[in-house]
Amino acid sequence: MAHYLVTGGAGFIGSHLVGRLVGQGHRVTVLDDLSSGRVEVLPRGVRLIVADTADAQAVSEAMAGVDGCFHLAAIASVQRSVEDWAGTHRVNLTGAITVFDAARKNRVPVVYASSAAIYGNQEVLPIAETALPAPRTAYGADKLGCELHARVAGLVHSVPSMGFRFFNVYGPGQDPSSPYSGVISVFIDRIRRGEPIVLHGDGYQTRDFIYVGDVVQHLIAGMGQASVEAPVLNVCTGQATSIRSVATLLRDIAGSAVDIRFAPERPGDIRASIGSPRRATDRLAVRADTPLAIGLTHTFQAV
Ligand code: NAD
Ligand code: UD2
Repeated sequence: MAHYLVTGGAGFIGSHLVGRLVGQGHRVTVLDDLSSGRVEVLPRGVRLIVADTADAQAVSEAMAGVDGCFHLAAIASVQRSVEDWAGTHRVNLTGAITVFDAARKNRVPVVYASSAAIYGNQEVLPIAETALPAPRTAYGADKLGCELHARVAGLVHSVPSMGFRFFNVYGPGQDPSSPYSGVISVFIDRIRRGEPIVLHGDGYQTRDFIYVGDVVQHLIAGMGQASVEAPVLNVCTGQATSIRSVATLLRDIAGSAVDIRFAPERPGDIRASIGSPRRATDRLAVRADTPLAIGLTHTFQAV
């Protein structure tokens, strides 16, 4: 049994990770400012520290005595980083550096969330980790910054880490309520209310949607493989799905005929995002094997 710190543990991906760790018998401390996370999702017995990841003292105290840190706290919305550039930077990069710095003092390995947003628009698909990063938004730039600082943490301060470039994660518990929420949670919410689904742009932009349970498997396997070389791995399925197809699949699952409408393309929106899962599969011996139709059905039924 180990003791883990999970930043952002009250959020969507974090709460699934915390549930799995507790189920495996581990002790878990969560550090979360509850800006988008909720206390109710935390299992009994989990210690919650309500604090900001940019608060060096709080993070260092939370990290004392833990065996590993999963750093997931962030403002996870690309669109919000367009609107609040400096504000999201403080959380998404300063918060991560604060976590690496505390890990240095406490000698703790860090598994952290990067993002497919670091790739921007790539010509060669599916995207492998060797592709040249080309972020199009502050969110993507800050996630790339996290990877660079993870490298510094390893090279200069001997902090072992593993970074995960999550593609588009979906599953039960994803909050649909903000205008920045993940597309699948938004579409499910619209269908439930009998309201039209809105496609930004022509709807033919593609994403590599990965089920949250598969993401948790990667995170846990990654903790055992963190190293001072600061490796980064894609977390994806290798399958591309257009936003239009997601809309029609969800309408079919729900037996709904809500309208599909169109709105302008979002600034900085990525056209095609499909990752290669090869390196993660080779290195961690895990595979994202939940088919989209099954994952969407679980997600729809859980709402
Ligand atoms: P989420 O918003 O559900 O969870 C983020 C959590 O971090 C929330 O509980 C929130 O309260 C907390 N938080 C935010 N700012 C904080 C701060 N300053 N201090 C402490 N806690 C803070 O988002 P999620 O979808 O679970 O994302 C988890 C991680 O995965 C993030 O780092 C995100 O950037 C990354 N990611 C998510 C996706 C996706 O598709 N959901 C894709 C790529 C990367
Ligand atoms: C997601 C993640 C982000 C990041 C990135 C990786 C969320 C909320 N964001 O950004 O954290 O890591 O992936 O590349 O999960 N759309 C519509 N209608 C809607 C909502 C969205 O058409 O009502 C479109 C949107 O314009 C985009 C696509 O759906 O083309 C996906 O949007 P998103 O906000 O779910 O996620 P994305 O890819 O911008």
